[in-house]
Amino acid sequence: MPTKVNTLIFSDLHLGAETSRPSDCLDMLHQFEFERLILLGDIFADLNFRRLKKEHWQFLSHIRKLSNPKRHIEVVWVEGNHDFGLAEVMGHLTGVEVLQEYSWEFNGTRHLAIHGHQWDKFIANNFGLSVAISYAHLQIQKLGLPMHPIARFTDKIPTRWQRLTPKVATGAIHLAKVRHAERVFCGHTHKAYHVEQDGVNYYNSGCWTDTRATFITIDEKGVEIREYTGDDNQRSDDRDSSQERSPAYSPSADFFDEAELSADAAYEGVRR
Ligand SMILES: [Mn+2]
Repeated sequence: MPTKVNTLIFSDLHLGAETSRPSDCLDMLHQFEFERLILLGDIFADLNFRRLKKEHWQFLSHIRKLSNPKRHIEVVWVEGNHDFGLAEVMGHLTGVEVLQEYSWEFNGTRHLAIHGHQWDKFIANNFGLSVAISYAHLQIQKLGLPMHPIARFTDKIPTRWQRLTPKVATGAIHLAKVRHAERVFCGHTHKAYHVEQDGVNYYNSGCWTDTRATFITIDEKGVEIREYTGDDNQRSDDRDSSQERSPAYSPSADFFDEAELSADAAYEGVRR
């Protein structure tokens, strides 16, 4: 049986990047039952949809299914710096609400989620240069060898240069105080992390582009930073195997096959 939690948070999947692990992330999502799902930014690597492979589309298809109102799951996409502009488009396609920051109450505690690039001076002051580095990173990935050390290295350049972990934590804790939140959640640094300061608990959800893939769950017992291990024994129970066994794969058909496509509802009004 899937593990029941109230909220599940993950970030920095970087769909379209060679190092992205959408199949593992999808597997992880099947291991849990949740009432709230927060995609905490940088779910995409960039705006180039052509780089999305089968597994990447399957992941997006599942997110769209989860956001179906019939499932009663609150799915929220908090925009990251790589998601910039794209998140709104995907929000419409997947039916997921896109926000800059998201605040909610659970168990009498105010929670806040924000991607974290807002406290990355390198991104804030050198947006062009950061885009150039992302481009260089993708060119290096094209040379082949998906797990090439250089690709991993350029993936982490902003992190290595900036020592972002404490900066993002400090900024996020400050914002949490302004918003009267006791818990604040970020991504962006790619490094899972927890610190308590001035009565605020800060959590970083890490990433899904490295050998260590991490995510966060929240329930009555508290907040837990978890690492994906691939160990589960309910894999075959609730998995949509029809997609995986299909020999001829069509991303668009797979993505839009559901009757409850949110766009249909929007267009119905127009037809009338
Ligand atoms: Mn980021």
